[in-house]
Amino acid sequence: MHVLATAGHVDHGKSTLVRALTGMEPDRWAEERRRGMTIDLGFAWTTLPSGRTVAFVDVPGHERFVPNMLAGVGPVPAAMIVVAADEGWMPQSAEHLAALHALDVRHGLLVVTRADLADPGPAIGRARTEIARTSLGDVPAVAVSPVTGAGLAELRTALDRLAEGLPPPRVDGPVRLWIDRAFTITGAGTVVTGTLGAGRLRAGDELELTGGHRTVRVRGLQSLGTPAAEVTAVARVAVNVRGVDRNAVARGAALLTPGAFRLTDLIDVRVHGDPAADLPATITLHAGSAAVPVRVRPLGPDTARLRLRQPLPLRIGDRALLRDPGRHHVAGGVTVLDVAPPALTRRGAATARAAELSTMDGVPDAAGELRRRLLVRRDDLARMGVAATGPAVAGDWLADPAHWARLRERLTAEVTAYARERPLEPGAPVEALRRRLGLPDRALVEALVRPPLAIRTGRVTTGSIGVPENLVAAVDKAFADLKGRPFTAPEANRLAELGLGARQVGAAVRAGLVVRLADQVILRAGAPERAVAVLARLPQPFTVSEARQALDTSRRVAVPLLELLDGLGATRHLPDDRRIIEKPPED
Ligand SMILES: Nc1nc2c(ncn2[C@@H]2O[C@H](COP(=O)(O)OP(=O)(O)OP(=O)(O)O)[C@@H](O)[C@H]2O)c(=O)[nH]1
Ligand SMILES: [Mg+2]
Repeated sequence: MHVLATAGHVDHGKSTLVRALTGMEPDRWAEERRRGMTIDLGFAWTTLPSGRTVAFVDVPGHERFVPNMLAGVGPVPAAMIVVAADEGWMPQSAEHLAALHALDVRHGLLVVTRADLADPGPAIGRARTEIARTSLGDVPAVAVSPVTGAGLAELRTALDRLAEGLPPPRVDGPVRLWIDRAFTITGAGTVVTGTLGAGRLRAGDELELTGGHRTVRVRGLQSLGTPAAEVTAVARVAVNVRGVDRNAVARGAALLTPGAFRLTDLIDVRVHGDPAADLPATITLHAGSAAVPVRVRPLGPDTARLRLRQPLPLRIGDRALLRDPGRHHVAGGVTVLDVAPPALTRRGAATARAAELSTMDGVPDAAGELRRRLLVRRDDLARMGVAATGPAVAGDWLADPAHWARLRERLTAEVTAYARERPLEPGAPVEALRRRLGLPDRALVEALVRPPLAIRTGRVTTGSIGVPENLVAAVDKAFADLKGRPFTAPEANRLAELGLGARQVGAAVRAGLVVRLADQVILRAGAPERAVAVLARLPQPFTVSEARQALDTSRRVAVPLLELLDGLGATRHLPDDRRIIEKPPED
């Protein structure tokens, strides 16, 4: 199926033409038929001579209903521009064309109708000139009169040729169905309709409904009035959704493939049209079938930041338009450059951002996103519309290679600094390093660790390169008999028995397994810190003997341990040989 939107000034014969082509009534409302004027979108379809099906979204031409017109054309990439032979080019001919151009619609057809009332030549000439200046370029033109039937056969042939030239849709991509109507059918519940531009829908699918982040299930589908188990883009589709109150859904909402889009209320855009500086401070953004007021902050000559009053499921590269409803003025199209832009709080940030945006074009660019974001989850990028295929550094985290290399250097520096600040600890906790490096996930710290750095029990240590298994086992054995007595050192002969000579003990110290108090006097790493906590509970000051008893250890350990603590500034040695705790223990 192909979908075309009509466009053109009020009363120029759009609905009459659609009726003549399809035999269907696009003006659905009694009020429309009474007033002879389209107010809201109408839908009709027909089969072309080739057998192709074409569906029309018939739009209103009256200036008051331009927002309805935009909701209809937003998701439709091809247009049938209708001009009355007897009236010629008129204000909404121009405004509709400006809207199509702003949305970068590239496929279309000019139909000069009411050809029984006047020579269609002048209208064709003027309209083609106007259209040639836009994204539509040179379009074929057909003169018709639904009243006499003249030109309708040629028009059908021209529609076939247009349909043939339309780019094929992405049918494997995610679904973003912009809703243009929502209503209730007795017995079936809520039904929404829209133009499916990409992807496929199946009965039973789960989808996300914007507006409340709700998951809804597709109960049934119809396309062109016929029930279908599956509908593939491009198509007009009616979706019966389970579990949604009619009042909870309206035009401008969208049904989305779950997890495939992010709702954003802050975007950076390129503006095609008026200079960014000339945009009013508030204006309406039309995207898909949605219309949302936005606050504009110009950044560069043709770039701006838009703050949306309601979030929309937008992606990098999306095309939308800005219209000033007060002035009936399409200010221009926008290309979405960023849907998760950085805050502009630092001085000079806006200028720097403008320079950055000037290099962006809305074509999803994974390497560029990594360079700008430094670290980002693959899923988050996909939700922005950027498919990144490179390897993750940890989990689903992707990193800019240069940034990752810098982080690795900073990690080494932080681990070294931590060891200097807290020599009693067996390495820096992963969580502390995560905070110091400002990283969002501990898995990133772990992934940064490379020899000679190593991770042991949640801490990153320096110099534990190649700690042999048997050294770890020997150290474990040396302390095995001393469970519950953390301040007792293994006897020297026990160390000798286990093959822990001076060299092996040195390696165990470097690996962060033990701390050395004196020659062949070692404690488990972390024991000195725990000692400070015990000593802090003693009446101050305290003697060596009181410390020894409190720690349940020997003088062989207590004396060098206290000296170590003195050296670290944890305790202070008083002239009367007693000590006080200098620094309260940290947790
Ligand atoms: N003589 C003649 N009258 C026509 C022709 N096409 C449309 N009309 C008349 O023009 C008037 C407007 O036609 P519509 O089809 O409602 O125009 P429209 O463009 O859909 O108008 P809006 O939807 O309100 O923008 C109606 O009275 C039609 O009968 C034609 O080819 N010849
Ligand atoms: Mg009409």
